Amino acid sequence: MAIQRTFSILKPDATRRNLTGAINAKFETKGLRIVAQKRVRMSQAQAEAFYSVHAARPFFKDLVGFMTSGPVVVQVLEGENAVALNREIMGATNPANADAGTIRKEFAESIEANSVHGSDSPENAAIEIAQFFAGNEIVG
Ligand code: IDP
Ligand code: MG
Repeated sequence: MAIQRTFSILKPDATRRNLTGAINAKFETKGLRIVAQKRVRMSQAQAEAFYSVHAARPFFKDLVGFMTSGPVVVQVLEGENAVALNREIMGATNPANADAGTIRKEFAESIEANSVHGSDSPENAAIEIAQFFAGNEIVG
């Protein structure tokens, strides 16, 4: 398996509770490197575009409201099999279903305020990274 990059967000529930370091320690301990990072406040347009695949879902409006409710940390993680490894470290979307030791099991507040985003495929990782980072902002 080759070295990959994936897109990660530390969501507003994580920044509000000062958990960015604790969460990133999980990624780094398991072999992912943070090769780009910035703290931003997403605009409504940015959040709607980012989650456009979910536009028809009943939770879409709430999700956009949540993602714009406070600062987030957007970042690029790099490593062997990074897309799947990141998802494994994050745990299931609903923290009630997440495995022990995962970020969402340990830190998530709810199915919506679940602390982290991670790309679900290498194709989407490339699209999502390009929504927030210029090529020269990623330093491997
Ligand atoms: P994922 O983040 O594990 O990939 P997705 O199904 O892509 O999960 O959903 C995107 C985000 O939308 C979730 O991380 C969560 O914040 C929110 N979400 C997903 N399902 C629900 C739901 O049933 N109710 C409220 N929010 C949800
Ligand atoms: Mg998803």
